[in-house]
Amino acid sequence: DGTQRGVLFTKNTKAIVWGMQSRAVQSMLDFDFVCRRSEPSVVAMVYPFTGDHKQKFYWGHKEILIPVYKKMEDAMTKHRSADVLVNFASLRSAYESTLEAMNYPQIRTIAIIAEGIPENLTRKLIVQAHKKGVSIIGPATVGGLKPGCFKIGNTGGMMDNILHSKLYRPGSVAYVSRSGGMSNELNNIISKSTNGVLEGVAIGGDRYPGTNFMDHILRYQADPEVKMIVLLGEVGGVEEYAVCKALKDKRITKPLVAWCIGTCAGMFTSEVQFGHAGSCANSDMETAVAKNKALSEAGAHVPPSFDSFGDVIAEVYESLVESGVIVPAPEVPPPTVPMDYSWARELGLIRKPASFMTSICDERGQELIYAGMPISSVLKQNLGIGGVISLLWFQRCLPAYVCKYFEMCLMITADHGPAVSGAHNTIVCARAGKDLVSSVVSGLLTIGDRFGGALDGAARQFSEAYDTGLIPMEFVNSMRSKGQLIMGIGHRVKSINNPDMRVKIIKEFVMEHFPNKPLTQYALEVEKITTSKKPNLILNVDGIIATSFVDMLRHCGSFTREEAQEYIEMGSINSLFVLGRSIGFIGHYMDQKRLKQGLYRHPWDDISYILPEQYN
Ligand code: Q5B
Repeated sequence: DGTQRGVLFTKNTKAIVWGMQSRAVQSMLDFDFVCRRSEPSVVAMVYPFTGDHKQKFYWGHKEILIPVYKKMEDAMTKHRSADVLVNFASLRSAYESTLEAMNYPQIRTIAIIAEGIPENLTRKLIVQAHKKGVSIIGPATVGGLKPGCFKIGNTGGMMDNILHSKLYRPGSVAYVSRSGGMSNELNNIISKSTNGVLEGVAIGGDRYPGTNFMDHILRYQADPEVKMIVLLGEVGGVEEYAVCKALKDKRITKPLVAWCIGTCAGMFTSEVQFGHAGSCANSDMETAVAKNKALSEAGAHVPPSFDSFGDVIAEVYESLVESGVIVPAPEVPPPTVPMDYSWARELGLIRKPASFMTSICDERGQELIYAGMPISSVLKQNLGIGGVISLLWFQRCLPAYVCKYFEMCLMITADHGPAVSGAHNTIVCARAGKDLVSSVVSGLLTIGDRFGGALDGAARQFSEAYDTGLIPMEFVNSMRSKGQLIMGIGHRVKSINNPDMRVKIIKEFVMEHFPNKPLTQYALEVEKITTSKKPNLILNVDGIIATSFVDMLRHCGSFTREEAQEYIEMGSINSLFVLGRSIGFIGHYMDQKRLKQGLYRHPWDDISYILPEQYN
């Protein structure tokens, strides 16, 4: 039998991992490190869905790079010392990748993790493995481990489990089980009742495992370091009878403690299929009860129930210690393996001041939360864009009239034609072949004191004048004597003779719905003075939104005076124009693309060239 090789893993074993299983690879490297291996066991990964690259992993405290190859051939030729393939391929691709791996004579052991591989394909793999002398562990398994030497993938669980079961150093007990999950329980039981595990393999739960109980038990029988063997079988199949035969004809002479799980199947009136594909008794012989009886009769140490499995293992172990077969080695504490930051945090072992703080949105849970309100409630309560603004900008639900006011401001500022600075820039940019974001941003970047960005200045100037008790005339005069323009006053095309309907709409809404609007009224008084000087010096769209915004902050009842002032000072008042006009800029971008407009070049006749006199 070509699969019955003696030693599968040593402290120098090198493996190639098929699949982008970074967590499993890190867990293998952590195991290597805690076992004091001099080098990591994983030398390469194969992943056909990305190009060749390197992945970062930890080796103790250090960071190392492990190459990832698109082609298995490259991994094999560049890492000829690797003799194990840990195959994480899915049930759909595990057959091909395992078959391919067997073309490389360097590969001596293959662990197939996938569950659900069609049985006919597994059987073909087994035939091929026998021909090539390859040991297959699996399919449908977590794998196996050899303390101090090597661990397949996620076997053994997390580091605390590995430390708890002392899997970082060899013991004297080798086990073979079907179940990968139960192998963890075996690690625990054996570490409690003996000097620990020397090697453990879970052959997997399929009806046709790549290697069977006997393959591994005979390896253990041949290995002088193995002093006793533990077998954890289960209902279904007849593998355990081969073990009985080997016990009887003395091919197995080392003490063997055995138990087949699934004895409860007899309590059911019908046939029971347990979790594994192979764990179903097709005849009386395949029941756990019958197999336990046969094993006991063949000379295995079989407990009366699984509850006392550990006790029987302990008894056998103690007798081996008494007779001097096992001499327990003094315990040497393992090196410390740094815990992953995220895991340590989850366990509450560490804390660190966050570099980032946020108080408006939390996307980590099942549902997105805007300032304490789940997004489903935002929709259920019909809060609209105004409501979302009040939550995300001000962290609170503002009164309905305020939400409506926000929405109106967005609507009336959404666009003001292609001629205004921002839209013009967006159009020129779109016609230069730029993308949406670039074109929109180029428009947004023109928003400033003169165009659309006068809201912040207006809010500051008007509120300061009002708060310091200047009457409107004094304010206008003081600004003139300082040589400063009044922000929010004046328009290129609108005037008292050509009034701006947008200003009228906001003004009327504010007058009707705002409980208090002293600054808006103040601004309207200022407008009376400025328009008496020049008809275009109206309270413009920036001015009406800015002053009413301040009235809202100060008098809607949702902010303290200090909070309202903070919003004025932080430069938040331009927000409504910026957001509103983004809608228009996006429209202009789409319009230009739709109209297939070519590159814009400004006509010469519209440029006055006033260069200095030409000199030679
Ligand atoms: N004078 C808006 O100016 C404009 C004065 C003033 C005292 C003032 C100008 C201005 C303040 C900033 C502001 C927002 C540049 C405007 C917007 C969005 C838009 C745009 C759209 C849209 C217009 C002529 C005379 C001079 C000046 C005096 C002018 N403004 N005095 N305070 N604020 N305003 N920006 O027409 O004695 O002759 O030297 O800077 O609020 O951007 O639709 O286009 O939705 O997209 O070019 O509505 O008012 O006037 O600068 O030639 O001045 O008036 O000192 O006096 P104009 P200028 P003098 S809304």
